[in-house]
Amino acid sequence: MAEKNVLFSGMQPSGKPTLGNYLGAFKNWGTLQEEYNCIYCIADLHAITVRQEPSMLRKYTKELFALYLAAGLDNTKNIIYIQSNVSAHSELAWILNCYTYMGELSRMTQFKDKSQKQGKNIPTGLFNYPVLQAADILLYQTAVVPVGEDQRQHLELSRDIAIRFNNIYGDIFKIPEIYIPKAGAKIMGLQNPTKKMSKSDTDNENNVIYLLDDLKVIANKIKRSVTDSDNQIIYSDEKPGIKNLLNIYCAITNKEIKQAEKDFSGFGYGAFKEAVAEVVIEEIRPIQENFKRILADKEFIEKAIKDGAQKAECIANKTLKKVKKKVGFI
Ligand code: AQP
Repeated sequence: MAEKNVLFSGMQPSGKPTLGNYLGAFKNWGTLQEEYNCIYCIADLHAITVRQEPSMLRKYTKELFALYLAAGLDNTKNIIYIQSNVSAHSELAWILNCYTYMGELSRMTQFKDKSQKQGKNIPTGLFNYPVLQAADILLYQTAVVPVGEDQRQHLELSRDIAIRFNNIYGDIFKIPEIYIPKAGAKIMGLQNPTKKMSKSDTDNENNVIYLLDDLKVIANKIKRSVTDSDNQIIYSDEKPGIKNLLNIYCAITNKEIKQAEKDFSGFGYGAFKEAVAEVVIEEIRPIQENFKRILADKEFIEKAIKDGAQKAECIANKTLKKVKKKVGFI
């Protein structure tokens, strides 16, 4: 790879990827692949922090790999790999666990949210997975991490852990910068627009647009999305449903919110929803077509997965070796 800064990001194969995952994450990754040496991970170690059915985990992992490629990520220019194929992630995570405080992890809002759904027996993996996330990022001497707003707190923790480690042992880790896209940073549910759209939210299918949903189903979900009754297309916290649809529309069209408000002035909600559905569908259609083609080529996928793991391992092991030496391992 040429001497460019490293960009790292990843996604969990913990369900069917959503429009939120796409707009908050991998739509933006594609635009950054010329500027950075990009490393994209399929975070299956993270996915098992909540119970996964093994055959579904395998299916979602492979599908997410194909979806990255279908959405325009180039595995000849970037490294795309499956996290559990590179054992350095688990090893560094253990070491960094010993440099992270319970208090820090207890403050993570994602832990508070996700642990509520687990009943009495909350897996410790759910508690300390931000440490694994720090290991993911720091192994590659990452300069920049593009994520949605929901991940900001975890990334701030990754920086704190890296700074703490460096203060003890010298400049081992590059301190990563957080990159949050302007539009699409937080896509909310269609039925509950005060809560983010999530792939593990399987209670109400109409709340979530899945990237691999039938296109007609997507149009219907948008048509049925919750709004309010004053029939005005205005971007306001008091109108979370309309705000969310405007965010989706602008994230896809790259229009400014103010411009979209002007364009839709005088529109009723029905016509507005139709316009949003149209841009969503035209964005997703080619991705679905590419996805089907790529996934059908089993040999290509197998080889791409293997190549990605080898390239990632090579970089990750260099950092891990330095860390082990510094902490005193023989
Ligand atoms: N609703 C969202 N809006 C914008 N960005 C989002 N991301 C997730 N949801 C939204 C971004 O997608 C990337 C991958 O996230 P992840 O799979 O590692 O975990 P997550 O953030 O917990 O995503 P989900 O969909 O909510 O998964 P589950 O339900 O399994 O927890 C990240 O960059 C994230 O910001």
